[in-house]
Amino acid sequence: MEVNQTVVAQQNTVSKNQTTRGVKIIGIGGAGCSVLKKLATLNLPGVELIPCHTDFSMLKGFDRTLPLGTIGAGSGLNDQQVRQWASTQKPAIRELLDSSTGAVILVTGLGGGTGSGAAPIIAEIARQQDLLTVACVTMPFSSEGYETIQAAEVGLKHLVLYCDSVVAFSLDNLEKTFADDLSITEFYAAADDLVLQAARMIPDIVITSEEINTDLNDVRAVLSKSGPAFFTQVVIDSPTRLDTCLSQLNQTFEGSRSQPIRRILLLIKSSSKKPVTMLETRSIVQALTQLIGRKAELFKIALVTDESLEERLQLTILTGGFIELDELK
Ligand SMILES: Nc1nc2c(ncn2[C@@H]2O[C@H](COP(=O)(O)OP(=O)(O)OP(=O)(O)O)[C@@H](O)[C@H]2O)c(=O)[nH]1
Ligand SMILES: [Mg+2]
Repeated sequence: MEVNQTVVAQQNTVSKNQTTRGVKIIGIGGAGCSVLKKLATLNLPGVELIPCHTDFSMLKGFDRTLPLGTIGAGSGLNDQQVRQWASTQKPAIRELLDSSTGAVILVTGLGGGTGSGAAPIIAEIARQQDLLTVACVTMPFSSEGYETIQAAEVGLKHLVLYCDSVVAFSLDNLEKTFADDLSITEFYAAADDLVLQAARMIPDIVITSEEINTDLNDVRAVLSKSGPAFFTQVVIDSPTRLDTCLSQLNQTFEGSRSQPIRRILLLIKSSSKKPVTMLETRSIVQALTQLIGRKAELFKIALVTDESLEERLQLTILTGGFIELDELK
């Protein structure tokens, strides 16, 4: 009996590895490349990191890169120029997003020339290649001026058109939630960390999750053409972690009750020192269903072991496919 169980476990591992195509995370422009540099320190398995920039000094240290233009000194906030440069690179982009690719995650700070100009073109090619495509972006401060905001909004509009799911963090909103005494460097570093957590969610699920076998097709079913998404992460470090977790979910989603959604992707991480229990999982799923998921068509849960969490519990939630209010009538 024991022997059979071992064999089954091994077969599961083998089949998961064989069917998992890699995830490519493309960091575009200055903000995108700085998130990529942080991701590089994590050595995520099955993930290729590809920087794309008009400033060639930001491309160092990666195996494959996507330089845009010939000058290599940035775009000077010129998204039109970048669009042209990226268009001439379409064959190279297609090659990067070849059949070994399972999913593409685009990471950028919208508002500058490079990210706003190039990200939609890469997303369009990913869509043509029929890849699961998710964008994790920041939107500029409203104080950054009309041109920057305009470039970001046009970029975002195109990303929503071509990507399956788009997580956009507003820097104005982050400013309200982060501590007031951060320096601007610390603020951007904290924003980068949040974008990083959003960017690693898909590879964490499709490559690492073993306990509930959640594969690329499951994630694809949940995120496919789900549009603008809302990203939440809570990390609970307390002896009464379930109660704390439920009250945090209540606080986060209380105001969203009136805006139910179609798609929910939930990643629960814990360590083998204090693995998530059946009761915790059931209670979290029930709470989320009550708060936002009463009309959910798809609600997918993935469990991942992350030894660095020790006794903590980490929940990462991506919700999309928002239901229009008039659809509820
Ligand atoms: N995460 C992060 N965002 C930044 C930083 N500096 C500026 N931003 C934000 O990101 C937006 C885009 O800036 P960049 O990433 O430099 O723009 P880019 O895509 O490189 O484009 P160009 O520099 O114009 O070629 C800005 O409008 C800011 O909102 C930073 O150091 N880190
Ligand atoms: Mg820049």
